[in-house]
Amino acid sequence: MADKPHMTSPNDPPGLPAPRLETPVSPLLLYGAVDSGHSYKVRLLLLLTRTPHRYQRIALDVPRADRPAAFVAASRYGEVPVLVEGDVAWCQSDAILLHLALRTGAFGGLPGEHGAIVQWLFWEANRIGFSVPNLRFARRWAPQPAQVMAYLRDRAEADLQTLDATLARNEFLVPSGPTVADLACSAYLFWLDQAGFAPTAYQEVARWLNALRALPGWTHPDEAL
Ligand SMILES: N[C@@H](CCC(=O)N[C@@H](CS)C(=O)NCC(=O)O)C(=O)O
Repeated sequence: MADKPHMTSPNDPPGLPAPRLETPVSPLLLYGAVDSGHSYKVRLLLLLTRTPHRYQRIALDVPRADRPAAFVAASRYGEVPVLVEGDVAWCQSDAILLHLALRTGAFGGLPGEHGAIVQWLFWEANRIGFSVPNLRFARRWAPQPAQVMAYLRDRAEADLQTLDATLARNEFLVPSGPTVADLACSAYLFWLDQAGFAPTAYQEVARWLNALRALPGWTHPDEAL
């Protein structure tokens, strides 16, 4: 007969199995932060794949040196996200996504798509993962001179056009379906209004975001973080 969780009482006969009242501690710990799309893409992959993990929020308004010591020790670049797996700390959101795609066997695309996925991740790091977050940040929290705002806006528009043109030809960024490339490139776009864009301004991007929202387990960044 299978053991059941059991509350002990002084009247219990000797020899009963030890009570198992605690859930096993997950080996994965994700450090992230509110409003961080880079954290969100990793957290979303964990949620979509139902991968057991703990999530610890780091307050980014606290100076780097004063953040929790375990985070400071794990965060090679001082930033979130960081995924701690045993004694290994994974930094850089897109590297973490690739690692988790391998670990979970999900959202990694077909073998022949690996090259395209890696190229989208590098594009994201330098383009849409730079332009939209910085524009949003400047609009919401740290206004910049007009020339800087124009630079950020132009760059974000160019990146959104790149995505829109690609998505006019494909449902997702690679043919087989949603992958880590989609999770990375879309992360900040669920806050597109906060960057000053109407959610429907880029029709194919809007359609694609809806398709991602429809994935079982999808969670909005404001809730996930
Ligand atoms: N290239 C990094 C960017 C991470 C990043 O910019 N993290 C920001 C939050 S979105 C951060 O930790 N900022 C706080 C700080 O730098 O102290 C990645 O993809 O993980």
